[in-house]
This record gives sequence, structure tokens and C-alpha cells, in this order.
Amino acid sequence: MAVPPTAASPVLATVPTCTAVSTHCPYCALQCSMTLTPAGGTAVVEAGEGGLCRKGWTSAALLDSPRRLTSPLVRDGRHGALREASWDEALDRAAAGFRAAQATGGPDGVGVFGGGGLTNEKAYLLGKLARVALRTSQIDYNGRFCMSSAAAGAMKAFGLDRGLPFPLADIAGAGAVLLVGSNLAETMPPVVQHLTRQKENGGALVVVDPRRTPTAAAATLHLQVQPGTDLALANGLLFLAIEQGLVDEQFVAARTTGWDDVRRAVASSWPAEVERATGVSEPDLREAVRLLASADRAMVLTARGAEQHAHGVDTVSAFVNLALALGLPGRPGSGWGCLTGQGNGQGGREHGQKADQLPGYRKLDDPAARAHVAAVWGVDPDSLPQPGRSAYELLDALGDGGGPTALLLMGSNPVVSAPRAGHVQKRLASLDCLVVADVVLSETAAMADVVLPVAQWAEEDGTTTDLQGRVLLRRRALSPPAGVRTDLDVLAGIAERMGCATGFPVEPEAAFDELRRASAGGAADYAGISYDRLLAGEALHWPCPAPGPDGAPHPGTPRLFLERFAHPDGRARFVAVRQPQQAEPVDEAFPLLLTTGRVAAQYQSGAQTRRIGALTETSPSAFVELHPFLATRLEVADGERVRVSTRRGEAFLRARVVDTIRPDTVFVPFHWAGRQRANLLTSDALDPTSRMPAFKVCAARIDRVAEAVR
Ligand SMILES: Nc1nc2c(c(=O)[nH]1)N[C@H]1C(S)=C(S)[C@@H](COP(=O)(O)OP(=O)(O)OC[C@H]3O[C@@H](n4cnc5c(=O)[nH]c(N)nc54)[C@H](O)[C@@H]3O)O[C@H]1N2
Ligand SMILES: Nc1nc2c(c(=O)[nH]1)N[C@H]1C(S)=C(S)[C@@H](COP(=O)(O)OP(=O)(O)OC[C@H]3O[C@@H](n4cnc5c(=O)[nH]c(N)nc54)[C@H](O)[C@@H]3O)O[C@H]1N2
Ligand code: SF4
Ligand SMILES: [Mo]
Repeated sequence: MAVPPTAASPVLATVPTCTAVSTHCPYCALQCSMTLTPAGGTAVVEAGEGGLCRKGWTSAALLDSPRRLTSPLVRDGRHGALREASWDEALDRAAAGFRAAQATGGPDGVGVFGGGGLTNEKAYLLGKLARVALRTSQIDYNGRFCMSSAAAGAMKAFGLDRGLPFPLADIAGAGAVLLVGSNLAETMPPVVQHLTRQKENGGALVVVDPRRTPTAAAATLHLQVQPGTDLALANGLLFLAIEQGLVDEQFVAARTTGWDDVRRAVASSWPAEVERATGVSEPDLREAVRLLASADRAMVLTARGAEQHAHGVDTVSAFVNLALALGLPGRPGSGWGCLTGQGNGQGGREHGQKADQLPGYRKLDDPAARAHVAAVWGVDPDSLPQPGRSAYELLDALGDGGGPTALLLMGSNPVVSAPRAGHVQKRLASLDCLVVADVVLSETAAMADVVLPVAQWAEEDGTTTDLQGRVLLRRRALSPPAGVRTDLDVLAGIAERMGCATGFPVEPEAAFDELRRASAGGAADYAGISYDRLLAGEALHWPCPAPGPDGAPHPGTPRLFLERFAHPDGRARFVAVRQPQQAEPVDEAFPLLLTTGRVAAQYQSGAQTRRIGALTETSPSAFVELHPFLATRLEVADGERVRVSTRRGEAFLRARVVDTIRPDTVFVPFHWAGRQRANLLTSDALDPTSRMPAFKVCAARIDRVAEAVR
């Protein structure tokens, strides 16, 4: 039991799986370390150094849950019920469905949808399956819904996308942190300890959020912005920085390009104008700039509140511009960063499950990248498909949408989590063949023709890359129940049936070693990282190339951009941006701004956490938060059931009257299914660059309903 709570100790490499194993949490991008000690069919969880949130503490409850899947299921006929089947029957059915779809629709007749929670090994082989075994261009994943706007913004500015270009622990030394659209006290609770230390060191925290969340309540200054207007806010802060002579002219001249265009673009962002657009008062704007500019070390951190908009990339650019003007990026202990969300949200966007991407963060439309990866895969570069549709566009095209008529889905539950989910559900229902690999019968798996039950995190090895770009080894602590296979087994089984008997290793380490070769020389270079080094407890952040001529192992790169940015000229780029009209302005019929997000005790679509008793006791159902002023005007009482509607649909939710939200805004968490689904309401407006959906703002109304309506 008494194993030190550090990541992978070398001793553990040799211990049998009946003793304690150091590993990492299955859920979010913090990938907190934990120790698992097998006990019956489950395991006892002990927290590692950084602690765990309640989701981490209760994560083992799903290992021996009667609600997990332990047998493949197939559906007879289109409208039959799911019944148990053998693995051979289920995989044969899946492959037959894919072949039939490709017989009529060509290679693109089959689509693949992945997830940012999948390990690097799985994400890599899922991309390879699509390009090599299925030869389809139609692959994308739920990371598109998560941090794609931040990724695109970082690529524009720095030429490289690694969520945090510095370690999280640097937060403690920052004199000021501007946190935009993050409720990390509920979404990444262990990060609060860094902010606490920062505060003890005399640092200031400015939080931008339409709600006074627990995160905002702990801030030095809370800017209660109107949803969707962060871009105007950032430009307004930059205007004031210029006005007060706070721009780091030397840094701007030495390390950036494009400043003049940005200075011109923000010249009309007068405080009074910005106050009108954002709802943030001029004194608060001035105070935020003062706090940020008076610190030697400062950070601008964005998360989903700023990014999940139809203009999310431009919003990220606006905050990066502010950071660049103050000379922060590339300075030790300072900079801009994105708080990536999913367990492998960083690694999952680097190795090829994205529509336009090859391993190592390479671009599918780059001939040199195609040649490198094709050589590792032993195929002709010309046989690799070109980029396909983005996540929502793929879901929207399924079946009677004119796109793929069969889909392989691994690691996502779009019936609950995709925007305009009612429409997505119809598209999924119009497929000829839906194959879902999952650990539970999620709402999406329940619609499938073939359900493949897979092992859980504690039952298999694999690597994830956390929000700081550090690669971690998740260790197998116990055996999966009979009837269950790993995702890698599933991919190999499908590949074999599609004519690729080799090239799909089922051993995670073998898959990782191939990934290292495929990533070598790419932006996200993993070539120098090995299971052995990770087992030895090394902290390795990519890029970590293979040893140079002297044979010394590369130490990894915890801090990026200290010398140069990743554009060919080594400079960061300012990108001039302006606040657009709201994608869906409010009007008489839909007079409220609806925003969506998370609660502490549920995770994502809730497929896993709604099956854990301790979490559903805390957070049993969805709700809509509204301000007392609005509640009075609508004559809605706290706890009353109401109908929330938008141009897409309606959801029935319990009203939660709170004075922590703006009176013009209502908030619904998205973790619940059925008629409580936030995504019955959300719009499918997409960012033009990242194709990120506008989860964080649309026009809505609230109506009272008779209590009997459910
Ligand atoms: N408990 C829990 N933790 C999680 C997850 C989970 O599902 N549950 N998911 C993980 C994942 S994948 C992710 S991506 C992260 C997400 O982590 P966060 O980004 O912290 O999560 P959200 O709740 O989606 O959004 C954060 C805040 O944005 C605010 N917001 C809404 N609209 C706007 C706006 O227009 N502007 C601004 N500035 N703020 C706005 C919301 O009020 C909310 O408080 O959490 C990770 N951690
Ligand atoms: N309205 C609204 N909608 C949102 C958001 C929002 O803020 N507002 N946020 C968006 C964001 S940031 C995200 S990240 C998405 C996430 O939403 P989803 O993509 O639905 O993510 P999860 O609920 O984590 O779904 C993961 C599914 O895979 C299963 N699973 C878990 N681990 C594994 C594994 O190793 N292998 C396999 N095969 N299956 C596994 C789980 O049981 C679950 O069914 O939601 C997005 N949707
Ligand atoms: S913060 Fe994230 S990684 Fe840490 S225990 Fe909670 S869910 Fe797991
Ligand atoms: Mo996410």
C-alpha cells in the first residue's frame, strides 16, 4: 500500500498487478497522479502529490460497476433490440457494415469519430486505421469541440500549439494572472493550489466570466463580461495599455511582427465603447490593465468560456495580442496559455485523429509530411487521403446528410455533447451502420448497430500528454473483466477484417514506439520519449527528439519560446481582429443569452460520472441558472420546472435562482441526457478557422410550464 505517490516509479515496472500501481486519473487534462491498489474487481484510490478532485477519488467505482459493458452487442435489423454477441460476430458485423458502405460510397462511405480522452497510442492507431485500412478522409474527433480555437490561435501567433508553453507550477510566481472563461475551481480543482500560492506571494488574479463562479469569487477582480464579447474586452484592455504607455516596445520590436496593424485595429476600442459592448465598467477595465502591467511576471490564460464561440480563434488572437504587447510570451514565468480540457486533449490533437493531420502535429496536405508518415506506415504517399470534414460537419453529413453511411465511434458521446444534438441524433439514426466502442452503454452507444465493450484506464497501459505538454504513462493496475477487449484490440480486429493483417500493434508500448518514429522531426516530436524513461520517473515535455550525435538523451522542453517562436523568422505574429456581431443576436422571441458549461461533480456527457452514485448524489440533474431580477420578471420561483427554448429546440430544466449570474444571461450545464440536454438548445454556428461550435452563446427564452410537464 505504502507506495510513494509519485508518477511511475521504476520499482513498479516489475511488480505484478496485484500490488499498488502509480498511475493517473482517467478524466481531465491535469492527469493527476494516483495510486491504485487492486481490491476485488476494483481498486482503492490514493491521491498523489497534487491531490485529486471528487471525480478522481470516485473514478474506480466504474471498474466493477454492473453498469459497465462486458459483452459485445449487435442489433438485428434496423429496429431490432441490441443482443449479446461474440467478439467475432460483432467485429465481422462491423467490417461487413464498413465494406457495404464503401461499396456504394467509395472509401469516404465510412467515417471515424475519435476522442481527446483516448491515449496517444489509440489516437495514433485510430488515425492510421482511417488513412491506411479504411482509406477514408472522413475522420475527426471531439477535441474540435474543446480547444481547437486555442490551437488555431496559438498556431497563428507562435507557429506552434502546445496548450501551456510553460509548467503549471509557474503560476505561483506570477504577479498577475488574467483568467478568461475558466472555472478551474470546479473544472480543475487541484490547480487552485497554484493560485493560492500565487496569492500568498502577493499576486493578483483577474477572472473574466459572466458568472461569479467559485473561481471568480476568489479573484482580486472579477470582470462579469457579457457572453461572446471577450474579443471586445481584450481589445479594450490593449487600448488602455497603449494609452498608458505600458507596451513593451523593446520586446515588440525584437520578437514580433504585425504590431502596427493591431495598434490601428484597437484604436477605436475606447473604454466607454467597450463598457457598452461587454458590460464591464471603465474603472474595472483600467484596474485590470494596471494589475496586469504592473507585474514583472504575468500570464493570460484562456479556456472554453472565451474559446467556444463562432469567433473563438479571433478572441484567442485578441488575448494573445494583449500578452504580446505586454512582452509576456517567451519571458520566463510569463506568457499566454490555454487550459486544455480532456484527459489527452493535448496528445489527442497531435497524432492524427484530426481531419487535417498526421502524427507529430504534421499537416496532411504537406507533401513532406505525407512522405515521412507514409514511409513509417509502408504505404505509397499518394494513397493517403486528403483532409476531410471537421467534427460537426462530419456529424451533420452522416447518413441522409450525404456523407458517410457508416461510422466508427471511439471515445465520444455526441448524442449529448455535440451542438444542435437533436439534429445530430437524427443524422446518427439515418446511418446504415453505427459501430461504437465504449465502456458503458452511452446514449450514442444505445443507438449503435454494433457495441464493442472496451477496457478502462486502470486495465491497460498507455500514454497521455497533459495540459503542460508533459507525456505521462498510465499504468495497468488490474485485469479487465472477461468479455472486454482493449481499444487497440478493437482497432487491430477491424483493420485485419479490412485487409490489414499487420501494422496495428495491440501492445501499447509497440504502438508508442511506432508513434515515436511517425512523430520524429515533426512539431510534436516524441522520438526521444520511451516507456523506460517514463517508468524511470522522468518529466518529459515535447518536443523531445531522438538523441543527437553525442548520444545523450534529450531532456524534453518544459518551457517553449524562450529564445525564439516557431515561425520560420523566429518571431511571434500579432493578428489584427475586431469584435463581430453576435452570431445569433437576441430579439423579442429569444431575448436571453444562453451559455453552457460544467459542474464539479459531473464529467462531459456524463456517460461515466452519471453512473457513479457518489457523484449523482451531489449533482443529480441539470438546471438553468437565472438571476433574481429575471426570475421576478418571468415569475419563476427557485426550483420550479421551466422550459428553455432556442431556435433549435427546447429543454425542460429546474430553475436555480442565483445572484451570481448576469441578469441578461442564463446558464445550463451540459452533462445530462434526454430532455435535460443543453445541446438540444445550442447552435451549430462554427468558427470559420477552427470549426469550433458556438457552445458558449446563443439566443434563448424561458417559459413557465405546468409542473406536470416533464
Ligand atoms: N467537473 C468537470 N471538470 C472538467 C470537465 C467536466 O466536464 N467536468 N471537462 C474537462 C474539459 S474537456 C474541459 S474542456 C475543461 C473546461 O473547463 P472550463 O473552461 O473551466 O469549463 P466551462 O464550464 O465549460 O467554462 C468555463 C466558464 O466559462 C464561462 N463562460 C461562459 N460563456 C462565456 C463567455 O462568453 N466569456 C467568458 N469569458 N466566459 C464564459 C462559464 O460561465 C464558465 O464558468 O474542464 C475539464 N474539467
Ligand atoms: N453545450 C456544451 N456542449 C459541449 C461543451 C460545452 O461546454 N457546452 N464542451 C465540449 C467539450 S470541451 C468537450 S471535450 C466535449 C466532450 O464530450 P464527449 O465527446 O461526449 O466526451 P465524453 O463524455 O468524455 O465521452 C467520452 C465517451 O467515451 C467513453 N470512453 C471513455 N474512455 C474511453 C476509452 O478509453 N475508450 C473508449 N472507446 N471509450 C471511452 C465514455 O464512456 C463516453 O461515453 O463536449 C463538448 N460539448
Ligand atoms: S482534476 Fe482532473 S485529473 Fe485531477 S482528479 Fe480531477 S478529474 Fe482527475
Ligand atoms: Mo473539453
